[in-house]
Amino acid sequence: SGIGARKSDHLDIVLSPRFDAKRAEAGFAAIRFRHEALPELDYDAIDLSTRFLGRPLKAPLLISSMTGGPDRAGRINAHLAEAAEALGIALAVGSQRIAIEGRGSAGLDASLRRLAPSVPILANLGGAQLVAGYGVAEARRAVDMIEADGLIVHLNPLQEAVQEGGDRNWRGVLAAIERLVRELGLPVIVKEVGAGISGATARRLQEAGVAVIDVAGAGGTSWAAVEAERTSDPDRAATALLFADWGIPTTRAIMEVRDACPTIPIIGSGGVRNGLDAAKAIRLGADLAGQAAAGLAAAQGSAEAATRHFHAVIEQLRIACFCTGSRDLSALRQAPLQA
Ligand code: FMN
Repeated sequence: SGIGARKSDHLDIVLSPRFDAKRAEAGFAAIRFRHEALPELDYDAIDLSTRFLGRPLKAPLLISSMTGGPDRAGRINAHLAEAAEALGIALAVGSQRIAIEGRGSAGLDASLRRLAPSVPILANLGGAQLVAGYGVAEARRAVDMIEADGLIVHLNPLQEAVQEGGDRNWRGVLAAIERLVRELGLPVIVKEVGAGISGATARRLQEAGVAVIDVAGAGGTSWAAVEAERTSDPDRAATALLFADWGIPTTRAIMEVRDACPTIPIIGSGGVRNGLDAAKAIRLGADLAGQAAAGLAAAQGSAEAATRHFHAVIEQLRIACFCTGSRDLSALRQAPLQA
């Protein structure tokens, strides 16, 4: 104890890769709505409802894919499913690779759909898996396991490149996605995991038949930073750190994809910290906003804590609508920004 130990802790922290990591800016802070002092609205009548994959939502939010440790993940998934159902928002599960390989279920079974019978639930597999032995049969199992409404394919080339033993062969991923679209018979959603999807890449994915793009841009969770923290190999850590702020910032990715694909449903995610960021994502062209890391602590706690967290996000989004004079989401998309 004492100042020596504290300084030593400071040193350790400053020396620790995570602390050192430079972070990308998602871009939300640079955007401000123009305040409307005369909204002429009843706050309680603001309509945040929308539809996603054929199901109604009470608010335009997706709880983004998260996997956790073997025992913790099951609890987290159950808490998130209860919160999603209570609030009427969409839920994506984390990668089902381990469940498909029979190495633990993490609550990814029929119990999940029983906890969230009315909201969209999205299954999740990695794009690299599609060229390393997984095909439509595995995708179908991932979907059936949780009675999902669609399948997310996550693209994480940076994460795979910096992590030890990562999947390095990414040839043929687009063709594999195209095949999956043809054969699965359910919507295929493609997402990044924190480095963003460009407009041009979104176009290629749309031409392959992908139904929804989740940009998962830079400015939130950085897997390179996480890897730098995790590894004990200093060379690997230095290389991972170099890429800690790599990627297309979320706000930019949303605008690019909207421009390149005017009608495709977009999920705006990556560094969405709160409901005001969610409102900005929607204003820039997203149909739903997605959040992972910022909800994780609550999700670990309890279903009630997870519900309180996402309830607050929805209320923040509603205040943004109220104070821009937006009675619903289409009005929010036209709300003036501050010059
Ligand atoms: N994305 C996936 O597609 N599959 C996963 O299994 C997955 N696991 C994650 C686990 C954790 C703990 C976190 C924080 C994120 C994970 N992600 C995964 C990425 C998120 O879905 C999301 O795209 C990314 O974290 C950016 O959002 P954020 O800045 O709100 O965290």
